[in-house]
Amino acid sequence: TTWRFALEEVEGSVQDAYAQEFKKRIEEQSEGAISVEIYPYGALGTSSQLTELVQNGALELAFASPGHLASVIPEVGIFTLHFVLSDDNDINKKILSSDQVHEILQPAYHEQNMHLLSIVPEGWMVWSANKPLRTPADFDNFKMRTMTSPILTAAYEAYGANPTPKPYSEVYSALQLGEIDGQVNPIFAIEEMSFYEEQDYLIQAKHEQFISTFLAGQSWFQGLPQEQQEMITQVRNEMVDWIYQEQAEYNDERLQIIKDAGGTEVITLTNEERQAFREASQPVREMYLENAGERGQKLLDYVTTQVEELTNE
Ligand code: 6CS
Repeated sequence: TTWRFALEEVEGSVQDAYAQEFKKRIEEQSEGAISVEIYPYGALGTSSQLTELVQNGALELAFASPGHLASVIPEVGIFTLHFVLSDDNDINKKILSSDQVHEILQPAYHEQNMHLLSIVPEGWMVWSANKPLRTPADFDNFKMRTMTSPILTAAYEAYGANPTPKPYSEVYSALQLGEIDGQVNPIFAIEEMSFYEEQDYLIQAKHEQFISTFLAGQSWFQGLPQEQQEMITQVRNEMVDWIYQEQAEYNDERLQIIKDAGGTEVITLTNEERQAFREASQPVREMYLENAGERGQKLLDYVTTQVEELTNE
């Protein structure tokens, strides 16, 4: 039997690394009874189209990032809010892999005929631009390409930017044609998609971790024999530490490639500079709660309390 696994990213990406490792482990554990076929970004369509294919049962497994997915499941929009997670990824790992977060989100996935398998981090979001972005005022009318969920675009409106949602596949040409002034993605993606070639500055504000979610079609998952469901859950659990380390290496190595290529200045905001963005980002939480309702409130409360508690430990 074959499980089809679609990615929102091209070959050589963090999602590809995850999928290759998942494939290896499942094929080994099932002793060849299951084969996993990976579909990198492109062939099957945009992120939103992949999500629809999973919902319709045309695909078994896929990645769906909250930046797009929150249009369908507003609750996951929490991961596109700025300055909600910790600066410390060990803390984020504990929170994002916790049963509590999965238990709050799972019914929201089920309502959309999807089953949440894992919450996967892919590195800090980094702004790319042709001017330094050091204060919210620098975003005034800045045409920032964002992923497509309205909760995400609100985060940039809060800084005074002019968010321009587009699918991932359209970003490079939009930069080339000057249709957008900048975009935001983790370093590995900025390197792999050549975005840095069109931009003079990379700005590290550590405002948000890029999060994706690994999911299955709910009807399909429900219909699997129990031992296969357990195999997926076990592999998923075993891969939590693995992917945290892997994504960090990807981002470190790709940053070096960008630096070696020259022509792009890397700016790291000070804590003082970050504070201005932190303050400007707070009202977006209200907008998130209006969209994500009671479950959103529960999730935001849980995550913020956990960040506080684990930071003080
Ligand atoms: O910017 C985007 O749309 C995409 N960025 C990454 C790193 N992964 C998937 C997502 O669709």
